Amino acid sequence: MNKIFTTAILACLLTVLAMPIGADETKDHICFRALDTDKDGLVTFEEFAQHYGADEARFKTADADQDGRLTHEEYHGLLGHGG
Ligand SMILES: [Ca+2]
Ligand SMILES: [Ca+2]
Repeated sequence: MNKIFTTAILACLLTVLAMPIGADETKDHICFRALDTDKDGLVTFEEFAQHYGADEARFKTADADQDGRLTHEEYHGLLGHGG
């Protein structure tokens, strides 16, 4: 596990601790929202890079349809949840 990835996980944990958790809210949703800084429901490479560093290879791997933005589902793929 590299340092950037560890930092991203810590950022997610801090977000989880800082936010009240609703009944239908999961950690994954919160982590995705933490990445999606402009709250448009998609994570761009710029938003991704703020947490994961400018790791274009990782971003492209996660971006299944190659449109340059990560949906929540694509982000799940990045985390390795396997749907
Ligand atoms: Ca966004
Ligand atoms: Ca995409």
